[in-house]
Amino acid sequence: MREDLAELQRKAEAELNSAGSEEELLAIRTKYLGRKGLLTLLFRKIGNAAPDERPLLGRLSNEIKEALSVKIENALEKLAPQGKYGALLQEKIDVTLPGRGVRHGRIHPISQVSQEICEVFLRLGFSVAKGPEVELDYYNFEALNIPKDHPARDMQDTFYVEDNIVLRTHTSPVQIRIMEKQRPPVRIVSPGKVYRHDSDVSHTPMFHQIEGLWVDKGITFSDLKGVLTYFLQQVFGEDTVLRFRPSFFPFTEPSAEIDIQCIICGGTGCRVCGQSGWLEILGAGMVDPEVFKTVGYDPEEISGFAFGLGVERIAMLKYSISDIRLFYENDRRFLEQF
Ligand code: FA5
Repeated sequence: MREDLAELQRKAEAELNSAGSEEELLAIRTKYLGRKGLLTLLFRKIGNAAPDERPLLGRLSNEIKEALSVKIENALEKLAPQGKYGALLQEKIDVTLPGRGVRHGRIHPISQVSQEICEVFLRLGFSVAKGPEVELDYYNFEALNIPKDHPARDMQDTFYVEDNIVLRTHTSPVQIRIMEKQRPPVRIVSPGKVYRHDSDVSHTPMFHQIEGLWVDKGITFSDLKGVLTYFLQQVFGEDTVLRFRPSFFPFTEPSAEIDIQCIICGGTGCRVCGQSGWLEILGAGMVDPEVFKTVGYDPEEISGFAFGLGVERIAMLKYSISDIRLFYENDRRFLEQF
């Protein structure tokens, strides 16, 4: 029996030495060490040997089993990372390691502020309308009373896609698209991205605006003042002091820019408000009769007001942020504060 064991070890080792693939090694393991393997069968026969020989034979077969197992494992590891066994070895998972926490995403501060602004207008009976970011020159300029070669085009540095197609420079084209489709009354806000060739601490090439439009019979400038005062006091607080300044936009007449008293210095003058005590917050005005004619409305019959605001500007003031570019650097330490 001892010779049988020694012979089996010799054969197994010879086969192992010439095995060159993972499949061959695994087959040798099954052939000798498997449940019906040759060594297992010999092991079972030890019971038939003389009683004084049994312990020695038992120890010997265990030693052979151990030696063959180690050789097979080593040979398999050497073949790694080729083959399935190697892949399994490399994929070992340490189940004792502590788990990794799941990080929650959050709504970007600009989206939060944009939603907050829209909600104020929804409470006043406005609904939300959307328009395309890649826009026809016609809607972005011409229908808004800004003909080709008009100097007012210089107010907005435009990215042209083709001669007649632009990245919209403001959300005002949505006014035209809505009025073309719908008869008065119209009461919408339109949030979205706009693009201008512009970049510094208070300007980015892509930013967000919200356009507002209320058209009906008998809408007056005092409606404009009432709605915008309510809106700004909802966003910046009941005590916010406003100033309506005459201004110019080709698509509104009369036009105004609205300032709030500087929320940093309370109106005494500081670096943020350029020592003026006031911060410009939005542009607005009564819709120009020319714009009504373009969309087929009768300016003798109806009137309305429009306004446009920069969401980043409002978010900067609300959270005292001094550089607009922080919103778009994707620094989680900044974004997680909101
Ligand atoms: C307009 O875009 C007009 N369409 C607004 C309007 C609508 C007036 C309806 C009348 C009736 P303006 O170019 O001023 O206006 O831009 C509006 C706001 O966008 C500015 O007050 C400012 O807050 C913001 N803004 C302008 N350029 C940038 C920029 N590059 N980056 C960030 N915000 C900007």
